[in-house]
Amino acid sequence: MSDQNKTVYDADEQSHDIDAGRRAVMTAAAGGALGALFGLAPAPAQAASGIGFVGTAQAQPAAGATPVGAAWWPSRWGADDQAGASNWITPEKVLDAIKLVRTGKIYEMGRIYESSMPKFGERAFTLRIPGGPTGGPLGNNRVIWHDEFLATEIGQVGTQMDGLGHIGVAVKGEDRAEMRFYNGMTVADISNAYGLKKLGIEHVKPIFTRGLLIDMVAVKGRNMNIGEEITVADIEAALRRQNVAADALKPGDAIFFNTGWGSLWNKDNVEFGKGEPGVGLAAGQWCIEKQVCLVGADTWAVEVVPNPNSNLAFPVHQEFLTKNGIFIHENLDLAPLAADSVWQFLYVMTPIRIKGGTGSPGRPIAIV
Ligand code: UVW
Repeated sequence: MSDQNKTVYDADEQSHDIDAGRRAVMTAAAGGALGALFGLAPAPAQAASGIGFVGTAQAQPAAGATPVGAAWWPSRWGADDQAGASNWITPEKVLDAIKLVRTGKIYEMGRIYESSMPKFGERAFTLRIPGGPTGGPLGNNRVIWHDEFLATEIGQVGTQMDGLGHIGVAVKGEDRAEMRFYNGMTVADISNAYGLKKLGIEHVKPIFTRGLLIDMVAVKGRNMNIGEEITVADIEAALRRQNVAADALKPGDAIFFNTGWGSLWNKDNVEFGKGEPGVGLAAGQWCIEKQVCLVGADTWAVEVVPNPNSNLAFPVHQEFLTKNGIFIHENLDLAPLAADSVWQFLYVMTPIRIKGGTGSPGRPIAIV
């Protein structure tokens, strides 16, 4: 963690406000269900005001500072960039990544989308086939067909790649002009009921790069537990075990954490959603320094939940998406790769170009 971030994350006068924000988000997102799971009760002011960070006792950051450290914009790819770390995927990167394909074997990294899958808060996934069949018969050949109607938070259910318009920071209380996202873009710049005006998932380039699996289950000799943080020492131990030098990671690579939490998927959804093991701020900083383009895991948030610092809510999301343009790939199935000791592979994920979408479903694959 940078000194600047450490100062902010440790600051006492911020902590109550961040905690209040977390309660508000949890309460609003899940009608109280998630807040209850985390043992958090809404403060009266929040209960009255609904979603939003309650600003009454809000400590304002010093000039140039934000609740998550120094101002993070403009991005390394320019003040107008909307593609974030997918900019690392150059033709040279593609040619380098393809060298990892030796056998042609393809591993599915994603889950099947179905209504029974675990979902965050009150998110929905409702598929209907209108009619049986939907249309026809037509013509002398008597053609018939089926369509489907899908009602869902399409970029935020199941195996999902979070885009840059998904997560931001309320820099000054409830001031919407200071609710900022990647590249410092504000809610006013990007928000729109019919799809984000900027930072929509359609701006992200196809991801075709080297994937590296960190098998935490092998390091620990067991599945990880709720609230258990993946540390830098854990990553280094995994790399040593897997015979991969830490400096083998190159800008634009993607890194994936197999925690074992995914074994609960569609088996014990209540337990799966209560929290999870995952990346903490220090390991997150390690990934940022390696200049990865994406971090994924077999969990619903990739980062440790609850955070060991109980004053923080989803801080690694902000470090990756908001501050560094690094994508997050959630709810992956990494067990087959781990079972075959596949540590490095070609990772392919082409986010669906939903105009103004906050994320993308998809069928990510690993090829060796
Ligand atoms: C939130 O949206 C808070 O989390 P996630 O990106 O894990 O769905």
